[in-house]
Amino acid sequence: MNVKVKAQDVSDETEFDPRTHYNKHEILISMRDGVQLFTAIYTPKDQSVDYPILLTRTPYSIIAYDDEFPETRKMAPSVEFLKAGYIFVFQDIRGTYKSEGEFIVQRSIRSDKNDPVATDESTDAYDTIEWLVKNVKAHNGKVGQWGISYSGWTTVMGMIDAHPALAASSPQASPSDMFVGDDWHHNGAFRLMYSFSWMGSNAQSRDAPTGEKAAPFDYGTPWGYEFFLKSGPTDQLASKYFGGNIPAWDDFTRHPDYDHFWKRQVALQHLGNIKHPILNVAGWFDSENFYGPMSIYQEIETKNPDNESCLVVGPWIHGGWRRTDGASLGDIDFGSKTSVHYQQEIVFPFFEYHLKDKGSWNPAKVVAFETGNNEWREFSQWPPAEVDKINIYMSADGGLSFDRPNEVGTDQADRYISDPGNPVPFSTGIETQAGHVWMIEDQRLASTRPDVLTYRSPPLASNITIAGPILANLFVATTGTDADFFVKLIDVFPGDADGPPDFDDPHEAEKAATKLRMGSFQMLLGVEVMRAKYRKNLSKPEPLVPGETTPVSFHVWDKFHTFKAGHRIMVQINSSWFPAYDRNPQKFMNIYTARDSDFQKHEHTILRSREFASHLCLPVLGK
Ligand code: PG9
Repeated sequence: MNVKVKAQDVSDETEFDPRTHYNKHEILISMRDGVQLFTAIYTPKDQSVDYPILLTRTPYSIIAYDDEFPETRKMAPSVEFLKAGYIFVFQDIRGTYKSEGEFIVQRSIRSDKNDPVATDESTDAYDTIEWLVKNVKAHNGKVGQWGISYSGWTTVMGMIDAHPALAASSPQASPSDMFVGDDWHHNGAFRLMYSFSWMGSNAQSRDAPTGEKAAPFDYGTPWGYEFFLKSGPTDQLASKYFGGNIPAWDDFTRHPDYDHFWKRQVALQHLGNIKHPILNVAGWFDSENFYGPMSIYQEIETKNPDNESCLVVGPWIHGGWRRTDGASLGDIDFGSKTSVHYQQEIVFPFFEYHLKDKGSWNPAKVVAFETGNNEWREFSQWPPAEVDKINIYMSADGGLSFDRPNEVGTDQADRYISDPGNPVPFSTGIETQAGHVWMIEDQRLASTRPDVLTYRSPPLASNITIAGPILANLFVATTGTDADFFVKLIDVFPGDADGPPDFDDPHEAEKAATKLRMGSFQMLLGVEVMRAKYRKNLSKPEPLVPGETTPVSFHVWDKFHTFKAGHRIMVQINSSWFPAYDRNPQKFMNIYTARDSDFQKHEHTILRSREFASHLCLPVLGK
């Protein structure tokens, strides 16, 4: 399954024409250091009441310059906002598109807060709000911020040392730590395909402000797997393909470990003084920024016990809550238009209440969609208090069991050869861009490969619901000195498909064909990698000792899913997932500098004995 996700109409947006209801103005707003940022302001034509301001700051261009208007789905968190009336403000952030200044990818918070002209995205948000409240007419004195992904992150930056007029913020899919679990790396493993396309489109240096987008990169092949297999050492890619014009690429590859360069960017350390209400939004199947919003929510909870922050997590890909109706992903049906529920029942009332004093807003701390059972549920904390940690063990003959193995000895193990010359593909798609739906793609693509270990439980006698973070505790050995260990948690659907379709009825035939495809479907729920040299410390890589049994533990992050009776739980373990992640040469070294001759085939062992009982720790929700 490699389904492209197209923007869908989530409600009656196509019928709403903002031009008939809004005026547009474009201006340059000066920041404290004199740099001017290009800003578009859309004000309601009906001036009979005052409106709050809703600010979005983006590196991707405010899209519509001059007399143009963006699509409605880019203007507001839902069409209800456009109908209700807000002053929508969009800004090209420093150094991007029509704004002046230098773009630094995820510019860190300034080191000297007493320096009156030192800037960062937090001061730029502050200065913008200051200008807006002083200069825009007919506003009600309240400002909100929202944005998805990079704009989610600029929203978080605006929450830090917030302007007093800022009354509500909704960071959506914001990254929090680019080395641990967001766009560029997971546990130090580099997300090659995504980073390459993102940098090529968004991080090339420019000579002067412009409304033009960078031309799309020509891969010369539709097959990213082949392109990246032949592309050469990672530290040379920017010079080879972009004339050395991507400073961030060079910065990244000069900092292979979790050092000061990465740590100073981490948003979490700055979330100690959040006083206004926050609505965090995350998607269970977000391939780019799931760790970010979950960790931002937790950090705000921990550091600001009286905060008014809450979390909503739905069955969505990256930003799916705004660009799809959320009723399905590929062949997985969620039973209702989950994005419409979020838009109408959550994000709209949140801003209406906090920015206009309208309606009521008394939500649970956490509103989360339970996949498998397909229902929204509310909790007073995440993970829910009613969760028990239950281990599920890799066992002999590809089994998974809730019982710890009894057998002892190092021959209680499974082995596979990992060949960096023939890495495990992350998707069946013949694509140069990673896209999104691989986070829920049928894992039968991998389970038949000899270099993927597959463990499955017997069919479940009753439903099992997991809610919270999953922990992988592996005991591994290798013939090399480094290796990646990917762990995937999968829901295997029952294999029974009801009889042959009635081919005379096209609807019947289509439904039956889907059902057939879904028989034995391996639905990916969670996946994470640990680059083994970072198993003890992301800042201090340490080689594996060939032949030595070594514990490797890491989070596979959070899920809220019911494995239905009759389904099986599956775990897959493998050592590459290409080109979503760069290849590990399986030799202890700075991987960015690895040449073809450095890549080595090695045998990896996963132990499953009583003393070295590799397992996942599942957060099982009691009823
Ligand atoms: N995930 C993207 C991103 C966020 C922050 C930094 C770089 C990339 C995005 O979709 O904006």
